[in-house]
Amino acid sequence: MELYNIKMRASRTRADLGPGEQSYGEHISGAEHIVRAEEVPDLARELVLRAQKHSRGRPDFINIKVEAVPEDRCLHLQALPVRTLACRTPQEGLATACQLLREAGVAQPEAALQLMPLASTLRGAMLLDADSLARLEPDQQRGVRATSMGRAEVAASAASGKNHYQEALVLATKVAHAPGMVAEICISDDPDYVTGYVASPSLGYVRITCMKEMGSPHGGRIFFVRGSAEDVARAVHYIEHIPVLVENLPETPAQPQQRAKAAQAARPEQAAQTGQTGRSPRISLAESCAAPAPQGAAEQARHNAAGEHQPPAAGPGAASALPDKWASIREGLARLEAQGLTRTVRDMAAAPGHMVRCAGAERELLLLASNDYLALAGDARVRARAAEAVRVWGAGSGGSRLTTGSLVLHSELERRLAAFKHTEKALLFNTGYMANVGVLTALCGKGDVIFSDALNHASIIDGCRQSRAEVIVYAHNDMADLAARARKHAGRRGIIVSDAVFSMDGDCAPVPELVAIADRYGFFSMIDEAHATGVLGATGRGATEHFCCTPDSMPDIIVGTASKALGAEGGFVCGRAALIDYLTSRARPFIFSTALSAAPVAAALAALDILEAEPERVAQLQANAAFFCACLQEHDLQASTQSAIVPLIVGDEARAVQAAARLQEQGILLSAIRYPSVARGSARLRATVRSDHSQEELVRAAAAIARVLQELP
Ligand code: WAQ
Ligand code: MG
Repeated sequence: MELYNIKMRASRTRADLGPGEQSYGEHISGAEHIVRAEEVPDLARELVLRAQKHSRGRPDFINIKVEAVPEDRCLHLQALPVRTLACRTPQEGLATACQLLREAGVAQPEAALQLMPLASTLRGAMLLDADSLARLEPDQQRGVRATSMGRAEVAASAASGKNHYQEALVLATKVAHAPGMVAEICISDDPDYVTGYVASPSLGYVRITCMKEMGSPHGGRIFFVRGSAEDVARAVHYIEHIPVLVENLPETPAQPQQRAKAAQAARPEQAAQTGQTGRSPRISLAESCAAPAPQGAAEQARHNAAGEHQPPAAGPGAASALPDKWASIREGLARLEAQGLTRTVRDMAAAPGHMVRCAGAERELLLLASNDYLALAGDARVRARAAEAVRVWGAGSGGSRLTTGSLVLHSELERRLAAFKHTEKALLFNTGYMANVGVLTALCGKGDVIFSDALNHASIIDGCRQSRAEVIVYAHNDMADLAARARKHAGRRGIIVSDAVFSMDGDCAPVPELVAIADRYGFFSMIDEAHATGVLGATGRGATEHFCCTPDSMPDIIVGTASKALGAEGGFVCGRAALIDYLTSRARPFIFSTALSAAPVAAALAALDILEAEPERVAQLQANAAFFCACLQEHDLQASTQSAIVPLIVGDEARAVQAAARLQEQGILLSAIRYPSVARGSARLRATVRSDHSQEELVRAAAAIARVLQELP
């Protein structure tokens, strides 16, 4: 289908402006629609007539602009749900609007309304910080103009006289989906149209039947946003440039409701309690909460969000015509694209080593991005044991551990892991992710409490969410904060859980203090040694060795994985026999997964043999990490680590991605880490060192990183 965006703008000459500046002339009216090609001529005529007959007076200047819009670039959004509140006077209408804005999260709606007269002089909308009311429009004479939007059901032509309601609902739906958008208020500037609205992601589109005196030409729009400068720039770009088609637009607005009743129904907390969160058009709760981050709200949101992607609810029109089930997926992809957050896989064309080759590329790259810290994944002895295991045991295990899939190899590895970590028993999971989810969901349920570090790995966050326990997120590595929170809940059943080494920052949790707090208040202590096993401690036993944990100061639950420093695959849990026996019967990811095949299990056994025979590998890794940080510091970069992970904070998402791309051109492969792996605005280059990196390679890498970061705009 051929689509065009058609814009009309009508204004009056202003004597104080030169001929070149008349685009800032007195605004009379404007309109924007995306329509099918064949509708353009009629609509152009209709819009010119509308401008000529506008109740605000005769224009001197009418501009019609028609632009092709590639259909596949259009975001498809479901229309916001619509309600109408009957108000008799402007005073009542404005008070209602303030109440709604406050519910939507605008701090001082009355003060914001004072700015409406100023907003009415703009051709676009005023853009305000939802908290400080600071003006954020890039062009304060023009405002932010929503353009490039239309009805998805474009067959229902727009060329049928101005329909205030439909045009406004299309605009409000687009605007409500802007990143960081908190709310919008709109009063028509048409003297004979007094109905206005407040719209927000949580409230939907709420029409208010009287917002001004009949005959008044004073209207205006204000958009309220929350987020970093960069978020705001992204929101403006989206509002002004990304084409949007709105689906399931109700033809006529809903009947007016009683004001008090409707305002009640609009309360977000009530919706949350009754589980009616589906009406929020936000795709991602985590995303919307991540920007402002007051008092750890971002971390809390990371833990509490029901899921990354909540497809938008169908509009009220859905009962008659089923919505396009693929629309939310197209929309989600286009939105990720617009925000630079699309992810794709990159295939390697060679076995893991400190040099790698990406599929399709000629050149080898120095790898500073793998978790194969001790270079065991490609070790000849590890490979040989895995190959031999496949020869003897076959390619797949053929069943879950509790049916027929448990080989003697699995139990042998569990005994070895328990001995390695100095615990009574161990249980294998297929991945570390499943181990975390398995433990947290088996040990905690409704009524229990989990204390989780703000920077814990996603697998812990997901375990917290799935457990249905109350989740209390404490400040990163802040034991005073943890103790204060734990004290309040002493006596409840629960777990304190932390990464041992934080995967995006490379720092280490204060394990003995954490265990002491857990013991003091009667909670289980749990640490995830994914990035600590094989990395910390003189013999690579992890954080417990690094901190010289005694039986008294050992965490109750130690999670780990064979997929990082051990160069194989498979998560595990180590602890007391009672714990492991309980998990064997209760941990769902363990119970309902096919057992690992023989190859990774044998590989992990071989890796443990090598680790125990060659502890110097661990020493070499630790020396390399320290050496690499020193090299970076020589270039005046802030680099430090307590593990093998060295983060270099860049801040801006796009810059981080650009830096990683330039480094790749220079033969160095490392990761650009962005939201949602880390908080927005804290994007970084994440380098990991290996035991087989030479000093020469690390010197070269540090110099290249310093150069690239310096040269970035
Ligand atoms: N983007 C941003 N701001 C705009 C835009 C736009 N595309 N178009 C208008 N504005 C600003 C501008 O300051 C106008 O003065 C003000 O909004 C009002 O615009 O359900 O007619 O086009 O029945 O006059 C509400 C319908 C109709 C309620 C609102 O607004 C209902 C209306 P108008
Ligand atoms: Mg108007």
